Amino acid sequence: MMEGYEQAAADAAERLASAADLDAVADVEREMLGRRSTFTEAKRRLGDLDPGERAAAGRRLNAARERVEASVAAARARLSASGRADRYAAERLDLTERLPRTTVLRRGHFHPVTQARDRLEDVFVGMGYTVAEGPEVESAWYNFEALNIPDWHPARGSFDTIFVNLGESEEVMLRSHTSPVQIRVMENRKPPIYIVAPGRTFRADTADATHLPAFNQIEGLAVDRNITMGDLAGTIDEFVRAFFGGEVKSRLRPSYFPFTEPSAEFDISRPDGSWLELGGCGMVHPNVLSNCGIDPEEWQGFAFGFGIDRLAVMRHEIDDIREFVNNDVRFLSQF
Ligand code: FA5
Repeated sequence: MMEGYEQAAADAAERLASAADLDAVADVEREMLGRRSTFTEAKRRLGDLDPGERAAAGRRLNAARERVEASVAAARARLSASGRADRYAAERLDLTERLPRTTVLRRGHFHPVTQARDRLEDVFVGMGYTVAEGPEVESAWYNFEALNIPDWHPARGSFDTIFVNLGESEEVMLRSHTSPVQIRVMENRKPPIYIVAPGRTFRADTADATHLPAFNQIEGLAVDRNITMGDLAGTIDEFVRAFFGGEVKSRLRPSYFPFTEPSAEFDISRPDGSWLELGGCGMVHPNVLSNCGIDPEEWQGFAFGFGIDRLAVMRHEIDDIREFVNNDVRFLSQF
C-alpha cells in the first residue's frame, strides 16, 4: 500500500512538471521538503515504528524524498533556461536592422580647408611638382636663420612667433610659415627641385575676419637652371586659373622678404573688384641657396607661400575666416 507521502510526492512531481514559473516551484518545494512539510512529518512518524520496520520505511521515505528533490531541480532548470531564453528574446538587438527609407542618412565630408588643400596639391602635381612636408615645431635655424633672417633682423618681429618653452630662449617655436620646408628640402635634395609643402602654421595673431592664430599655408619652391621672375609670374597665373577657373585675376606687387630678392606680394581679385592679399613670393635669395649647399652661380629658384584658409574663403565667398574653426555643422555642410 502506498504511504500518504508517496501519494503527495507523485502529486508534487506532476505539479512541478507543469509549473509555470519559479515561484510555483518554490511553493511545492516548501510544502514537500520545508520544515513543516509532508516529508518532515513522515520522518517524525518513523520514530513510532518498530525498530525492525524502521530501516525499510526510512529507505522508502528517502527514495521518495530524492525523487521530489530531483523533480524540483529539473523544474528549476527548465524554468530558468526558458526564463533566460525569454529575456534574451526581449533584449535581442537586431544588428541587421535598416533605417526606414524616409530617414536621410548624411555622409560626412572633408572640411572646406582640407578640400582646398587637396585641390591645390592636385593642381601643382599636375604642373610637375611633388608634395613635401616638415615639422610644425621648428628651430630658429629653419624658421629664420637659414632663411636669411638672423636674430637681429627686424623681420623676425613681423612674424608674431609663438615660442615653445624648450631649449634656449626663442630657439624652439611653432613654425610661423611653411618656408622652413624649403630649407629642409634643399638640404636633402639636389636640384632640379619642384615641390609644394602645405601645412599648419601658427602666429600670435588675434582672430578677426581675415586672420586666425592657427592657419594653413602652402609653400612652393622651384630650383633649376635659368629660372626667372617670368617663370614665377607664369606659375602663379597658371595656378590661379586652374584653381578658380577664368574669372579670378592675380597681380604681383613689389614687397620685401629677407629670403627672396626681388620679392613680391600677390593678390587675387574678388567678385566686387577689390583685391585680397594671398601670399608672398620672389626669387630665392642667393644666401638661402648657399645656406643649403646649393651654388647660386649655377642654380636659381623662385618660391611662394600663401594662405590656404584665405584661398578657401575666396573660393566659397565667405565673409569671415573664423567660420572655418567654429565647427558649426550647419555651416560646414554647405561645402
Ligand atoms: C610668409 O609667411 C612668407 N613665408 C611667404 C613667402 C614664401 C614669401 C616664399 C616669399 C617666398 P606672409 O607673412 O605675408 O608671408 O604670409 C603669407 C600668407 O599667409 C598671407 O598672405 C596670408 O594669406 C596668410 N596668412 C598670414 N597670416 C595669417 C593669419 N593669421 N590667418 C590666416 N592667414 C594668414
